[in-house]
Amino acid sequence: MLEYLKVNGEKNLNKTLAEKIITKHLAEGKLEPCKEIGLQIDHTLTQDSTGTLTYLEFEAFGIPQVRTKMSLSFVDHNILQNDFRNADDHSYLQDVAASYGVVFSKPGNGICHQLHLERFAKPGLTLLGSDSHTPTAGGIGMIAIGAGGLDVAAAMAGETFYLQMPKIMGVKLNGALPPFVSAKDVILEVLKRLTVKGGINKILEYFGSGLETLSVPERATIANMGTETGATTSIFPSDKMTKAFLRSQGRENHWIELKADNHAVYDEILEVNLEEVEPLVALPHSPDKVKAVTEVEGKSVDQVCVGSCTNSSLRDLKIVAALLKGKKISDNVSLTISPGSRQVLENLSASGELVDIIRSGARILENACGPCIGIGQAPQTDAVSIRTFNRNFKGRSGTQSAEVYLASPETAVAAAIYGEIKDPRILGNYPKINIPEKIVVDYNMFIFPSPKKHAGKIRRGPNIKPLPNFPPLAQKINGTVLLKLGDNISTDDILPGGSAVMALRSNIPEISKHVFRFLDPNFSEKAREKNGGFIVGGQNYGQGSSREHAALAPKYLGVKAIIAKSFARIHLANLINFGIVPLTFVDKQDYNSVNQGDVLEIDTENLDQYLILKNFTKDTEFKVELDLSDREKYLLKAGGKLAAIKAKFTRK
Ligand code: MIC
Ligand code: SF4
Repeated sequence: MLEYLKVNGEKNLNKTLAEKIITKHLAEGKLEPCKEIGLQIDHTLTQDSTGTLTYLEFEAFGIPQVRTKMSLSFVDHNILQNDFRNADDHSYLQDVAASYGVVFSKPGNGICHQLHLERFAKPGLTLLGSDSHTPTAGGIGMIAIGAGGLDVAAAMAGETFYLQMPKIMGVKLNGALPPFVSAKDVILEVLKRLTVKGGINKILEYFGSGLETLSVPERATIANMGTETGATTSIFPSDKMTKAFLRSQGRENHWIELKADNHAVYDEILEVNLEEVEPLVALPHSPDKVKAVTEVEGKSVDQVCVGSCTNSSLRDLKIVAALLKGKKISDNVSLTISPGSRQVLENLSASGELVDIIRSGARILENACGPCIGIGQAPQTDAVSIRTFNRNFKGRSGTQSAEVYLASPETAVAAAIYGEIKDPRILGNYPKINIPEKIVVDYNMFIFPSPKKHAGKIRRGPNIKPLPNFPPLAQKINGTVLLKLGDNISTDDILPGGSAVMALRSNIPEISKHVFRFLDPNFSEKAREKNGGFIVGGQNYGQGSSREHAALAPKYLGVKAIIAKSFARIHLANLINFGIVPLTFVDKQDYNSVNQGDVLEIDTENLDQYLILKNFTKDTEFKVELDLSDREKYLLKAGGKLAAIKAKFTRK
């Protein structure tokens, strides 16, 4: 369907917006769904917890400067400085940015996606980011994709980014949202319908009259959490709302109009009538377990957290301030507020609205990810926590027994005031918020690279260890099934977040001790003892984050192949990049015939599409699929992408 009809040698005018931007950036391939394409990347972004590896990888290529229109390095995740380790990472990131021509955003400046949207995002460009919520910039009309650090490092080096051409799902929004229902409810409605795997290898392209009422920050909330459907990215047109946002940011000159052609053909269409959307909430422990707030009303709440890259914009915090004004939060609730950026905080402060938040009894945290990834504010045992965030996987808050619900800022405030889950419509009149025509803009915590002043020595703390090297793929891989898992295993399950583990992101030998820590506390010792082996998974293995550590650390422990029913997109690319063979069951029933402890063998000499897996324990064999492009097979054979790219740059 995406093949353009040619009329007199001319392409027809029925393109979706995503197709238009992809066509402009197409380096290789054709726009045929499920076929590999190569894209040129304009902007890259990294954040600190994936960034240290990304820059170590970039350094290994041995090229003098980044080759993008703009590359940015943000520090927003590991900002708790309990000892030297995170601070050392920050100084490494700052030095490496100065050396290679990367814009650096200092710790405390804000969350990467919010900052990029405010200050740098431009309609019509491509962005690749080493964070799975990079699609946030789709809210302004960019094709913005999350990827593993190595893919981002390669894009910084000017390399083409490869991905499967996604199907384009048109999401038609009609009408306008009722009071107390906001962008978060729209994406929760989409998640309810699509589930956490319904968006895999799709782009969600929004259109319809409903867009007229949604500002860029609201669109960004929706685009951000499209990630939770597994989508490659989400995109909105660039229209008068986009122009107004850029004007308020003092960047109206970056605006261009962008939209799909009138008769654009989508592969499928999802329709949402905004006036019918009601306040929604995602129940523990998955973002797609969506129910109406009214269905869970009355549940007592211990903690409420507002913030994260999903809901920390000026619009969101203004609503929170207006709803909290003159009110006091429940004695039994701890309410935390993490503004998305210093700009948000400064504007709230300039307008006096910050006082309304502070007076209600809220705890103001740093402008960073914070509790979203378990960096502080872990709730108490068995707590119920309502969060405006995008993920509620078990244990991600830092407390295994906590129950995390995801909701809009409006629903979060109602819970904070009443101490229980409440329909926010109880709060009375829906306040009309006022976003000034020109907001206060502040560049003080960005460091722009100077073309003249080449930075000196790069500081590397003792926790920053060299990247491990891996040999080419063996002709046969064999070993034990180290772990058998169910569906939707997230990268948080594979390698947890939280301040203790995340401080080890630059140290693969150390962080690998935490692989599968909460699913099998002895996993790393077992893997070492058995000299590596296999993992068996269900559907959507590796959903969630872009952290390549979830591939690299298991590889370091000797994991050779994952056999799953299906894979999440970014994790699949990360497995290939680090030389772990990603196999799928041809007959899903075969999943039932393999058990933990079984000894398996696969001949990997010719990486054909179908391979035979021998189970020596059961004395059986069955077919598994290796559905990869030739390029991906080459990377696997070479022992991963780093080895392959290094070889390319040293040849030049
Ligand atoms: C997340 O939300 O899970 C993270 C932490 O931002 C990750 C990146 C990481 O693990 O460092 C992501 O979304 O990619
Ligand atoms: Fe940070 Fe949370 Fe957004 Fe990840 S999802 S980038 S941890 S705020």
